[in-house]
Amino acid sequence: RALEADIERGLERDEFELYLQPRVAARDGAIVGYEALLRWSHPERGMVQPGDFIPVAEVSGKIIDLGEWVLREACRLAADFPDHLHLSINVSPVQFRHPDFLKNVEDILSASGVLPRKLELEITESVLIDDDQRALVLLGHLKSLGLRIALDDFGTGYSSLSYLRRYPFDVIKIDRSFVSALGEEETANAIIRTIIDLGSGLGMRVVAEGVETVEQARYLTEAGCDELQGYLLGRPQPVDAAITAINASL
Ligand code: G
Ligand code: G
Ligand code: MN
Ligand code: NA
Repeated sequence: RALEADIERGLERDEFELYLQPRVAARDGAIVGYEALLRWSHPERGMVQPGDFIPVAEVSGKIIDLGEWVLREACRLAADFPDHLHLSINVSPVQFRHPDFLKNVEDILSASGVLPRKLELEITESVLIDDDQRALVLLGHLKSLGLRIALDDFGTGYSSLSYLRRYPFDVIKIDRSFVSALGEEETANAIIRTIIDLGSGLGMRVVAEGVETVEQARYLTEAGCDELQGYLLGRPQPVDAAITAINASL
């Protein structure tokens, strides 16, 4: 059976699940929020990772329904979060480009009653490439709803700098390829310092992804990075485990 046909059935049968990975303040290690990462508990294939089904869902268009499910589920979870924690969700370029995206977001937000500032949308540079003007207007609308916008995988695109100048991001997430090269490639250290200074200078929060070692965390913190995310700080975990940790910390 094709994975594509299974996605619809999976949605009907409630086989999708969000895992939550913590994001912490570099300064004191306090959890400031979580990133929602989609998982699929497939009846025959077992746990399917997003890298295996998101591309299929994007080509087939099923990502629209799937993305709406993610948004609804994330709003439901974030509504129960304490006010100081946010939840980030990944938005596919296909979803972002869909004409009904803004309306869907508005509808789902208002139906859930969640405080919009508790939600952050992560987009990648690829959504900005083809229709500059539409993306700019759309981001403005999303921000006016109170949502925060993060630029994910920063540094991997073609014109990262011009995007920062043009679009109103609240957060930039340094791609993990730079973090993993820290200490191994001289250039990675210089690039990371430059990204942090640039983001801070523009008033954005700078988050490092894929932090796996104490040395990386120390370097990033010393360089002025605001927040850290990665296996060192916590792996993506089922919702129940994250909620238990949140309640224990209150
Ligand atoms: O969780 P993992 O590291 O396997 O995620 C792999 C990729 O899938 C990442 O690029 C991540 O951004 C993407 N991804 C995870 N969850 C979602 C989701 O809910 N929606 C979209 N569009 N992408 C997701
Ligand atoms: O594209 P995006 O940044 O949304 O991708 C997030 C992906 O990175 C998820 O699949 C998540 O499981 C993965 N991830 C999170 N922390 C780490 C880490 O410390 N190391 C590695 N290799 N992957 C990570
Ligand atoms: Mn992400
Ligand atoms: Na990323």
